[in-house]
Amino acid sequence: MVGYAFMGAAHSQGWRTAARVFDLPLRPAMAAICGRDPDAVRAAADKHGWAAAETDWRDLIARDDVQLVDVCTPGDSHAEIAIAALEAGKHVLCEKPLANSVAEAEAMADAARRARARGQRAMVGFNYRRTPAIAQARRMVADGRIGVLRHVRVTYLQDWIVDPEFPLVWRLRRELAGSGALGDLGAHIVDLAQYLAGERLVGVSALTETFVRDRPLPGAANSGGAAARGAVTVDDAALFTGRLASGALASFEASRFAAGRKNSLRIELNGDHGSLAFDLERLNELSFHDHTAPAADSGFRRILVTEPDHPYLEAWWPPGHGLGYDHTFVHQARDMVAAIAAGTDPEPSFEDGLQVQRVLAAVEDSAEKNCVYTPVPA
Ligand code: SOE
Repeated sequence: MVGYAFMGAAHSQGWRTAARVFDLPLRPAMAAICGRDPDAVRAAADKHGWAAAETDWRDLIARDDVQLVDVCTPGDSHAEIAIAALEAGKHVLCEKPLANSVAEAEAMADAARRARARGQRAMVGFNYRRTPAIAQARRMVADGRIGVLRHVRVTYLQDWIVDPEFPLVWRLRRELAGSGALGDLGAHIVDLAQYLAGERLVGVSALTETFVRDRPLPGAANSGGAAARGAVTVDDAALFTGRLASGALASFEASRFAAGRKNSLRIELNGDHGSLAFDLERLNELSFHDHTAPAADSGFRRILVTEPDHPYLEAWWPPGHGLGYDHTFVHQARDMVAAIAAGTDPEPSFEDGLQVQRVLAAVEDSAEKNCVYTPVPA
């Protein structure tokens, strides 16, 4: 693994737990973790259960005991590390968004295509697909339970930078993060909308905004006088509408300025036979309305997604004992290992990650042109 902050910890949890819960054909061994600060990466290795620590990702990739590289760094290094790992013969899991630009994502998808011919696997870490209720919703849409899709409505809201004095961390700098709420939160909801719908966006129309345009530099002295400030170079919020290939309409809102919303991800799909709704704050539940039932006894009902027949739940706790955020990373590790063992392509692929990147670029393009409807290239 390269990187050991929030996502490094979350992915470590996945690798550590997957083979202890699921019956896997291969057992992941946590060989080595890499980060630039020798003391911090050693501490991370001990804390998260990695056997060794490296300070240069090139050394990590060169190790014979490493067969898979998990990229959990900020977006500016995804392309370089993932491509080098694929070229060195490793399987790759890369955190979302796949890259910081379409050009980088294209190079990554090309590298994954070449590696595939050599039997290597590459996957992008859109972990929310692995929430059992989301996977169950996908099943129900595919089984025709909501009929012909008309609407997808998605919001992903956080509030961690509402305070204008919150420092200028890497996620607020374009050269490191690529974009702001759009790439961080918008990438998740674009992927989820397309995954659940089973089809892709063909065009978008967008508005983005940066509400606080400069912030204190991290660690800048603030004794009495004003701390040195730097420019915020990404969006704080992105709102966009989109058209799916079938003609269904989608709406998206990604914001880091929704005071009181910590990690609120809500999705609703409406079809001519019914609707499905999901709220990450109640992630063991799915709301389903069957519009074909007699009107007198229909309406939204709650499906408690904790049955052994529900996706991923055959190996967990008895019905009614729910799962949480971290389990999505366990399921992600399970699916990656299962695909490697079976010699099949894990999803979402780098190609899927590239397509999400194209949607994000179309959103930025549309926002720049003041909300002109912009086609997404195929
Ligand atoms: C930060 O906004 C963040 O950690 C995202 O980067 C993750 O992908 C999301 O799962 C939680 O929020």
